Amino acid sequence: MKTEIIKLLKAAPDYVSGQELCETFGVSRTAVWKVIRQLQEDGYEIEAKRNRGYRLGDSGDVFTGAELRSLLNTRWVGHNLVFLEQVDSTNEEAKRQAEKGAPDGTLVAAAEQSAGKGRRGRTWISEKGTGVWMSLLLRPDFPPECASMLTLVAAMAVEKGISRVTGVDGQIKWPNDVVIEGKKVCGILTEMSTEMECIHYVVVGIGINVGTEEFPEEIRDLATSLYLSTQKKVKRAVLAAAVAEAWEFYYEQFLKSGDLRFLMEEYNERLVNRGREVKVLALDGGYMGISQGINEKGELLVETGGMVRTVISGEVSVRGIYGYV
Ligand code: BTX
Repeated sequence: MKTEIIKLLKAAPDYVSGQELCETFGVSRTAVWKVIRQLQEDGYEIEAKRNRGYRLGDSGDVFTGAELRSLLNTRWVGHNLVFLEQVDSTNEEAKRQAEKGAPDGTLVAAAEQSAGKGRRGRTWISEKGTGVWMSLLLRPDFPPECASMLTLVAAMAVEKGISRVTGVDGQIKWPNDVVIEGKKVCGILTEMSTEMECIHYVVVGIGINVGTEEFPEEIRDLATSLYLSTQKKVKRAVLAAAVAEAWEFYYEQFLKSGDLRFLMEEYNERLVNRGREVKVLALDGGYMGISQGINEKGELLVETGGMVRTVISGEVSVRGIYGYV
């Protein structure tokens, strides 16, 4: 009922009478009032006027399950939505949900993560109210070796979501970051559980810095938020919904094609360092080369010493010659 009341208030040009709400939902005036109170506690500005009813003011940056639900315009992604005020990590929660049988397309989102994770045991700073911390749970039929491509699909979806909401184009730092002006605004962590040669489930975790005003010293030079880089106050729920929609759009094409052919051109246009010199850092030593873009499997092509080498995500990291990107 909460989501439905929000939708109704958003759609109404003026006051909605308490009577109308009671009749629409078949509940008492007290029940309606209780929901209105909860919504006000969530941060909505709702004006209540005698004899006229309720009117929604600017709802600010309310990031709750009901708000996200009211904005989601997807066919299946996020229809099972788990929203938490605080969680250790949305990826961990998505895995717990998976073990309990949650369906394909489940979306887990939180206002705060106490143990946000990056790759290889690194920490992802995810303070309360500053970003979109969310994970998609997927149960695909394709073989495990295809799963790494999902990180690239997610990066594309995030870039699309950001540009739709802010009007600012980001770039993608292969394979798992979205950057603006050379700084990381989003990180993606894909994890998978397999059984024999089959995928049991995949979790795609997306962390987008939205309203962060200041980062800790150690990452200040490499991290940014949408607020810091665009000066815009972005609503987290609006952004999360836009990314979920873009994800559904790209992922469905991926399921049809089985590779990234359909997205290569668009991805490569946004690829940071394309045509520029990069350093490929591998455990067994590294090399310098010119980044040429991704192929249909999502591998990065790097020209070095007269030949083109393919770089597989997860094994190496790639750096431009100037700093982080
Ligand atoms: P990564 O290993 O590429 O990046 C982690 C590194 O990025 C850290 O070591 C630090 O230097 C830097 N860093 C930490 N926090 C931030 C931040 N908020 N913004 C920019 N840079 C930062 C990238 O891993 C994958 C991150 C995925 C995060 C999402 S959030 C939802 C989901 N749940 C979860 O626990 N992880 C994912």
